Amino acid sequence: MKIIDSTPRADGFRMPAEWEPHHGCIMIFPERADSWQFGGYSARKAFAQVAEAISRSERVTVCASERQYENARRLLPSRIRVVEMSSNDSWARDYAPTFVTNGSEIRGINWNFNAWGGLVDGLYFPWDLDNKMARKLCDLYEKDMYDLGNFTLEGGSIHVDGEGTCITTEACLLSAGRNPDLTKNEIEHNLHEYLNIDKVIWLKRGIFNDETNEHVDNICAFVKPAEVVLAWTDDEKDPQYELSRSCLEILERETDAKGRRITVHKLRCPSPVTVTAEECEGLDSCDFQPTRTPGERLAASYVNFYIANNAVVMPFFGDPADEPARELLAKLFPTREVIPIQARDILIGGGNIHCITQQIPIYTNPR
Ligand code: KQY
Repeated sequence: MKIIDSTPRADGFRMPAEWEPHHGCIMIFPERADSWQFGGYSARKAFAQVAEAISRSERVTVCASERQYENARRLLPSRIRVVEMSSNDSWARDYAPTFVTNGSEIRGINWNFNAWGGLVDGLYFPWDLDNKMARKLCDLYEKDMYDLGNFTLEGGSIHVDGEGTCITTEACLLSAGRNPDLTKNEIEHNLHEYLNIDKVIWLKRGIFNDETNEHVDNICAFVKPAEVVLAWTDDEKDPQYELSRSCLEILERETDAKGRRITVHKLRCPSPVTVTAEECEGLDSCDFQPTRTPGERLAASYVNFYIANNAVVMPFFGDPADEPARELLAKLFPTREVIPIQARDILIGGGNIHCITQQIPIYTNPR
């Protein structure tokens, strides 16, 4: 693996949209006992279901620690590759490489990862093993890498349409724990150079109580160029209402990089999902603090889906809103099967299906 000194933009590489063809997908097997209740037993089953659903139409690689290797091999179908790799937790979206393509070759980007805010408001310490994963994965896939290790960014904090537009949230990218010495313009410049985009749409906020400082991948996602789904509630008393409303106002007045107006599909959230006392019992503490408290609201959103080659893998929460959400996604992705996965055991960790997956674009040239 070679580290490349220029930028994707200078070299004619861009981050493709998630619906463009994939070579495969990377996931990380869960085991951290302060993220996943009861030692991760039920989370591993849910991750395995996600991996299986994706592996029906693309190659899936699951990274597992030496301790979990056997469990991973036992729970995952043989068509899924399991490789031993150290990590601090299991959020492939955030610290597997962001891949860029020139149409035949792909390269990875390594951003700095500091557990969603470092010592300011990060979620665990240390995060050094997570932060090495992009490099190790570029090595594993024999892909050259752009190294932006002095810029903190998680993959879940950006969405692109593959045609020059990126959406993100100010709450996350301008948070004090990420790049406090950079201005908004400097942050935007890095997105332009490394994702090779021409326009950033800055939403202000994300999902209520989202501990990532409100990643965009939980509130808003492109479904095709100039078309997004937005997590929504009609309940004006719900704290989510103002957050979603402010996103809608921005999206309604914005155009994308090609000057198109944006069509917004409201994807209604489930009723508030809260963590139970029993689930809290099953979580180890972190730095002598409980990771969750009974009754705490989790950041449940149907927007956190993964677009695989032939499927959209989406979270279900056992809520009456599950089925309408599935129907909307089925309408928006008519050529893909929508595969729902009961995702409460993933949500308890603080994210969902999009957060635990990272796509690898298709490539034809070995390098
Ligand atoms: O991308 C994400 N949503 C990750 C959340 C991590 C939470 C750690 N408990």
